[in-house]
Amino acid sequence: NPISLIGAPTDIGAGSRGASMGPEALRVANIIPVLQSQGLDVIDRGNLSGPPNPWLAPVDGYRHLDEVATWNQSVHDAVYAELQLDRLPILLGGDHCLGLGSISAVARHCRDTGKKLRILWLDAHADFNTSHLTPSGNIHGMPVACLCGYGPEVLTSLSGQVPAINPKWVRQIGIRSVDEGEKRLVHEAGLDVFDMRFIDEMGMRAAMELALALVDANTHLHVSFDVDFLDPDIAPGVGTTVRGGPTYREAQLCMEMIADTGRLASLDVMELNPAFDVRNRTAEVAVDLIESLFGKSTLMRKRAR
Ligand code: DIR
Ligand code: MN
Ligand code: MN
Ligand code: MN
Repeated sequence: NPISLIGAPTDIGAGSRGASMGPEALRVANIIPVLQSQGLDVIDRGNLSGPPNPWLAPVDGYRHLDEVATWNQSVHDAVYAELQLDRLPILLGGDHCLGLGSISAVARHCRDTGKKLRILWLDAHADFNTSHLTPSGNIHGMPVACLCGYGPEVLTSLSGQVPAINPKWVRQIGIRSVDEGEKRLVHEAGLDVFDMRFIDEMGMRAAMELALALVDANTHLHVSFDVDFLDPDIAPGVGTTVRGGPTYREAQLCMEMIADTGRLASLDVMELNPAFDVRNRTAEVAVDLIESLFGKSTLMRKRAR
C-alpha cells in the first residue's frame, strides 16, 4: 500500500523535553527518499498540532492527562483516515503515549474489516504502567496498559470499544526495564514478552520466529518502534536510554524478519529525541532500520528462513 507519514511533534507524555523534534529529525535523516528508494509511493501529510507541553507535576498519577487525551484523539483520527484510504500510516513521534491513539485507530480498522491484529512492541520498556503503579506519572509509560483497558476512560475508549485490544495480540521485543508493580500486571495480563534475557539465550532469530508465528494472510501487523529499543551505543538520542539493548545487526535482523512476512500495515516511530542526539545519528540509524523494515535486503533472497 502507499505510505502516509504523519508527524506528531509533542513530548506531552514524556519525562524529558525534546521528542517533539522527532518528526523533523526523521525527515532530515531522509526518511522520505529512503522509502521511495524501496519503490514505495510516499506522501508526507505534515505535522498534527495540539496543546503545548505545560510541564507540570503529575495529578492523581498522571502528567498532562487532558493534553495527552487531546493529542491521542488527533493521532487516532489521522491514522484512521489513512487506513480507510487503504494507505499504510507511519506515525512520526513524538513520545510513545501516542502509540495509544495510533493503535486505537488500527484496532478500530481491524474491527471494521475483520482483520486479525498483531502488535509488535519494540521497546526497552513494557509501557504497562497504571496511575497506581507508575513511578513517574509519565503517560508514555502507560500506552499498552491503556490499550488493554487498564487506565482512565478518556484514554481506554479511543477506539470506540474498551478494551481496544486483547493483550494476547501483543508481542514485546527487547524489554529490559519494567517497574516493580508493572511486572506483576504484565504477567497477570498475559503479555508475550521476548525480553533481553530471552534474546541473549535464544537469539533474535528465535525470538522473531516465535513472535511472528501466527501472522497469516489475514493479519494486520502493526509495529510500534520505540527508538530506545536499540542499544544506547547506537541510539543515544532518546530520553530514557537503558543499557544492554539489541545491536545494530540484531535490530536489522528483527526488521528484516518482519519485512519477510509481507504483512506490515502500520508503523509508529517513537521517542526519538534530537536534544539528546549526536549529529542526528540516532535518526539515521532509525531510518536505516525502517529501510529494512520496508524490504531492503543485501541480496535477493529465497526464503532463507
Ligand atoms: C518508566 C519509563 N517505566 C515510566 N518508561 C518509558 O516512567 O513509566 N520510557 N516508557 O520510555
Ligand atoms: Mn486495510
Ligand atoms: Mn521505551
Ligand atoms: Mn515506549
